[in-house]
This record gives sequence, C-alpha cells and structure tokens, in this order.
Amino acid sequence: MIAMVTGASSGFGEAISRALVAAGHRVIGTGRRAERLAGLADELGESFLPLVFDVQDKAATRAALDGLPSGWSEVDLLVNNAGLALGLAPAHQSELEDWEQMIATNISGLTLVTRLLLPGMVARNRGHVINIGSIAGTYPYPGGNVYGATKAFVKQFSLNLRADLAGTAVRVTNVEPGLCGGTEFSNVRFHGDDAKAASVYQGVQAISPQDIANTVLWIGEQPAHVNINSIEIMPVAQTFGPLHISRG
Ligand code: NDP
Ligand code: 8X3
Repeated sequence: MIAMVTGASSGFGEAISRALVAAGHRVIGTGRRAERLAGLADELGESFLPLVFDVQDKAATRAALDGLPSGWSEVDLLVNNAGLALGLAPAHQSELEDWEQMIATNISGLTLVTRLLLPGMVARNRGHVINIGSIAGTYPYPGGNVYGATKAFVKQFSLNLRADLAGTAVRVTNVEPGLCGGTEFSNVRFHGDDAKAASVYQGVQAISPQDIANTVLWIGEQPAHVNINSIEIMPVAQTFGPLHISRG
C-alpha cells in the first residue's frame, strides 16, 4: 500500500511514517523542511519518498501531487496530519496572522490535499483518509479559540466526507488526540519559547507520538468493511474539569 503522510518532518507524522514503513507499506512523507524529510529518507530507504511543499501554497501543493513519480501516484491511505496551533492568548488579544495561518494550514491545506487525492481513491474504489483532529475540536478551553475551531472543522468535514462517500469502499476516520509530548507542537504554539513549551508536559505522562502511530496503524488494519468514524485518545493524567462560573 502507498500512504501519504502530511507533516512527516516531525512529531506524529514522523512516527506514523516509521510505523507504516515498518509494517511493509510505502510512504510519501511531506512537509516544508526538506532537510528533515531527507534525514527520514536516509533512515527509511526506498520505502519513503520525501515530498517538499507548503500546504498553504495551492499551486505548489497541486504541482507536487500532480508530479508524483510513476509507481507512487495511487495513494491508498492519506494521513492528513500537517497542522499547528499558534498562540494561547484570549481571542481579543490573539494575533490575527496566527489565526490566518492556522486556518490556511489546518483547514485549507487539509481540504486541498484531500480534494486532490480523493478522486483517485473513488475511481479505484479503495482508500482511507485519516485526519488528525484534536480533542480541541470537541472541548473548548481558554486560548483554544481558532485552533479548536479548525479542529471542529476537521471533525465535521470527516463525517461529511463519509456521507459523500456512501456506496464506495473509501473510509474516513478522525483521530482526536489530547495532550501529547515528544513533538514540536508546543514549541510552535509558543513561537519558539522552548522553556514554556516544556512546562506544558512537566510532571505528566503525556501521550507519545508512538501511541498515535500505533492507533493510526490499528485503524488502517481493520477489515475493509469496518470504518472507525472517530477515536479520542487522552493520557490517563488528563481529564475533565467543571464548567467555569464567574460570580459577581
Ligand atoms: P509538530 O509540530 O511536531 O508537527 C507538525 C507537522 O506539520 C510538521 O511535520 C510540519 O512540517 C507540518 N506542517 C506544519 N505546517 C505546515 C505547512 N504549512 N505545510 C506543510 N507541512 C506543515 O506537531 P505534532 O506532531 O504534535 O502535530 C501533528 C498534528 O497533530 C497537528 O495537526 C496537530 O494539530 C495535531 N495534534 C497534536 C497534539 C499534540 O498534543 N501534540 C494533540 C492533538 C492534535 P514542516 O514544519 O516541515 O512544514
Ligand atoms: C492539541 C491538544 O489540548 O493542546 O490539539 O489543544 S490541545
């Protein structure tokens, strides 16, 4: 099977790529950082094809996917993982540019790659789109504003894809992780403030990228008649608090 994993240059995408190759699949790993992808290609060998493009750039994304080498163009599994959170400020203090980049990446980029690969899956009547959503798409939290909203989009887009794919064998799943360490997620969110990023995971056994890779592999290995619509994964150490009440 040929898989495309967007955002393979770090975190979940890197772990998912490794797991898929270890399971005998070929993987097209994408991202903006060519040197990171080249490093993974050195490690994984001929089963891994690095493909450099920015999902915010429609023309570059289209050119990259249209130009897939022969033998790599029939993608059966798309893992829409590329994404980011930027900032944790309240809405009225957030940077508009951060909001725009999250929307351009997590929504526009994800829908673009999906739209480009889906026709092939439908024509072959085989394929699986696994979106990496988030618990932030279901549960609001202070400062989650646009990030959570982009993941709510991913959640509903996944369900609506299933509606449109009725009668085909193409499957769609939304993976909704909670707190996960060992990725660059918080370093990116806090614009390179690594100390602040590290404090998010201090004293907590968070989910690891390997846990997410195991989950993605398991979803893909279910029998062809089984569709996992969504799966929510939190560390045991993360759970729910009460609704906030402001008292006058
Ligand atoms: P990382 O920052 O480690 O990885 C993000 C990946 O996305 C990188 O490979 C990055 O590659 C890629 N990416 C970001 N922007 C673009 C872009 N414009 N074009 C192409 N690729 C891009 O974070 P995670 O591995 O933690 O995050 C992966 C996904 O999981 C994200 O969608 C995130 O929202 C989601 N998630 C993360 C959780 C967590 O706690 N870590 C929990 C729930 C969901 P490059 O920089 O090379 O372009
Ligand atoms: C990442 C999880 O809770 O930081 O999507 O938003 S959270």
